[in-house]
Amino acid sequence: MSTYTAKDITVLEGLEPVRKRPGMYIGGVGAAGLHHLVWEILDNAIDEAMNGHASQIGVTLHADGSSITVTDDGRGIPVDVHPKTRKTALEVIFTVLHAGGKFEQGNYKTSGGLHGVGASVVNALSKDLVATVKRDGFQWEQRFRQGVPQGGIGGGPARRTGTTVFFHPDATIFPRIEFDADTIAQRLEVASYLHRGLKITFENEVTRQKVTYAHADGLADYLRTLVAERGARPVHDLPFVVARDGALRLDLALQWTESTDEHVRSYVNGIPTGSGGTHENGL
Ligand code: TSJ
Repeated sequence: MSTYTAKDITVLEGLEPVRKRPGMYIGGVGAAGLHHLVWEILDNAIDEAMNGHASQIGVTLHADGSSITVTDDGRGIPVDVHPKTRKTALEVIFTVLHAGGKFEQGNYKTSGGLHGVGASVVNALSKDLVATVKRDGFQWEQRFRQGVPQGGIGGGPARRTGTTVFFHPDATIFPRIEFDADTIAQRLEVASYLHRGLKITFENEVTRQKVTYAHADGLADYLRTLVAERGARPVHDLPFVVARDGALRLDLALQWTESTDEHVRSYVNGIPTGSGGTHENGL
């Protein structure tokens, strides 16, 4: 803490509220809060896929069990320098709280991430974070410690495009920093059902296992596994499906079974809506 320079202080001040009261931003510093870090980063990659710019996401739980890498094959976080702040868009996303806030024009909560809002929170609560961007033929990288940039952005030539974020939660914030592989795997599997065509690979370096989640039939596949899990016998083979693309996207899958009870799961922009809403009422 005594090694911060004057330049770092603005960053520190910017992210200080997060380190002071992490619970306000991630709900708590227990297991749920710890995993929230993963969801914040992951949801940004999913957003890129939802918007049609990425088709593959990779998640790696590293051998230490407490660090994670999330990567996508999207456009890459912009790295152009903002004339007023003289910082790159990437640095702003990782160091300014609420950059691209929920209520700013053109921003909206999609898969559960908040267009980079979560990235600065994760950064503030990470011992180390490395962001790597490939775009326009270059690879750019910036490192952070407890949210503070360790130098500027640098890099070399690269093919393809995409964003990769490595982070290691700060043990001075979280009593336990080991991630639960099953919790992550389950989340990834649901995401692959909700986002038809998205391929998500989960590599667990602790157990040296690698799984890929991809469901070409999206919700219909999800429904089939839910029906099977509940032991309800279908009364018809194929689910009733409605898929609407365009400005307003809608996906619906229905299956009648011999069971007398009704079971509904709904999501809006990839977020579970456990208490229903107008979308369920409308149905
Ligand atoms: F959370 C995060 F910010 F750290 C993060 C963001 C983590 C990961 C794994 C991926 C991402 C991310 C962000 N993937 N893709 C994007 N895309 C953009 O930020 C992006 C790219 C291009 C343009 C553009 O207008 O050219 C705009 C945006 C917002």
